[in-house]
Amino acid sequence: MIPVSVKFALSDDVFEITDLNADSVILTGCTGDTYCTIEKVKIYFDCPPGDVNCDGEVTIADAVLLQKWLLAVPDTQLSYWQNADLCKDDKLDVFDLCLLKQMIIEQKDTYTIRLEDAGKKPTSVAFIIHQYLECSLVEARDRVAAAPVKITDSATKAEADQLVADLEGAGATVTVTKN
Ligand SMILES: [Ca+2]
Ligand SMILES: [Ca+2]
Repeated sequence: MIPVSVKFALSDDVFEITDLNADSVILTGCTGDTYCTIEKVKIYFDCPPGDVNCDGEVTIADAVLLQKWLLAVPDTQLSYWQNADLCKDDKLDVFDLCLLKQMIIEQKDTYTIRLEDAGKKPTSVAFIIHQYLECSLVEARDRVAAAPVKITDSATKAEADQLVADLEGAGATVTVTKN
């Protein structure tokens, strides 16, 4: 569980607490320590929309948790359901799950694609790199000429897979690692 911010209803002061199970929290930073009950404050989870399990990232685990909750699987709890309300209508349903899955698929990751060997037709490989990375053709040729070389780009997994398939189709040998 990542830390949460707590905001008083009548003030803009923000305090951080880490123990949500406590009946009351000690807010430091005031003049003396101030006690208050959890009910009197508004709690903001510092995790991004779609992060259903509040671990700081949006992954397939969040979709699995939301799906279980929608199917009413026993012992499934959402610590901050608002984070799953991606189709913003103050309720959770299959539309939120669809948007969450879409979000996970479209997530941008950075992959390193290492060109081990440009193959027998390095010009085709240069052309493919130029198309994908939108660099100048000269730059693409330089990269191919310098093989083995790392091509790092932000892409979805599907885009990275397609780039690799195209490079291999053009006779290149490549390896891919997720950064
Ligand atoms: Ca998560
Ligand atoms: Ca919703």
